[in-house]
Amino acid sequence: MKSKVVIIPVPYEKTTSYGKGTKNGPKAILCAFKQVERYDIELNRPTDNIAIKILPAVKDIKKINYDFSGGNLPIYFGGEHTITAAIIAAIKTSRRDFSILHLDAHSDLRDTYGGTKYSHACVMRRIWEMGVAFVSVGVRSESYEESRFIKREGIKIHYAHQIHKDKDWIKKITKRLSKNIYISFDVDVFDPAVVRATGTPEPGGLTWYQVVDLFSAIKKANKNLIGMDIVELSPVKADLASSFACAALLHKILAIFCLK
Ligand SMILES: [Mn+2]
Repeated sequence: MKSKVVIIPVPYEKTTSYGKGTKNGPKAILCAFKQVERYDIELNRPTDNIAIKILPAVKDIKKINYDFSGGNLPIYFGGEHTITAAIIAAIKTSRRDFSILHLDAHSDLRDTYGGTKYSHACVMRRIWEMGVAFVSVGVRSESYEESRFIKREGIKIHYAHQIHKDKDWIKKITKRLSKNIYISFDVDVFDPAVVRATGTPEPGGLTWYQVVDLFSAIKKANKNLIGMDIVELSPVKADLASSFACAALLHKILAIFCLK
C-alpha cells in the first residue's frame, strides 16, 4: 500500500488561559498550506508527490484515533495542547515502542490548572503519568511548583537559555530519543518573530533554522516518525505570518521525513 500523510484537524478549545482562538488553528494552517510551494529548495526535491489525506475534524477528543497502518503518518492539528494527552493514550493502545519529542515554551507539568487536570498547562503531566518517555525542548517558562516536580522526578528538560549557549544541543537531544518518535509541537516554542499568534507567547524562543536543523539531525540519525501534532496556533487575521509559518513547518516535516 502506498504510504500517505493523514491530517486530522482537532479544533478543541476548552481551557485556554490567556489568548483565545486556538479552535480556529486547523482551518488557518490548511488555508495557508495551499500557498506553500511544493518544492524544498534546501533538499532540491519536489514534494507534490507526497499523498496527503485530510480527515473530517474531530471535535470530541475522546474520539481521537491513531492509525499508522499501511505506512500512514498521522499529523494532528490543534486546537489546544490538551489534545496530545488523548492522542498519546490512543497510540498507547497499539504500541509502546516510542518516545515523544515535546517542543514548547512551557513545561506543561502542572498537576492541575484553572481547577482542571485536563488543562493545556497540564498535558505533559498527564503523559508523564502514562509512563511514556518524553524529551522537552525550548522551555522558557514554568512555575516554581513545576520546577520542584522536575527536580524531584529527575526529568531532564532542554531549556531555551541552555540551547542558546550550547552548540551541541541538537546532538544531546537526538541521543536521548528512541528509534520511533512522536513529535508534539506547541507553536509557542518558536520565537514570537516566527509565530506570535498563540495563546501564551514567550520571548526567547527557537528560530526557524534551529527547528529545521533539529528535525534534519533527527532524520539523519535514522529516527522513525510515527506521528505528530501542531498545536496552539490562535490565528489572527492581520497576522498571516504565524499561520503561514505553521503551514511551512508542515511542509518542512513532509520534505524531511516523507520523501522516499
Ligand atoms: Mn506552550
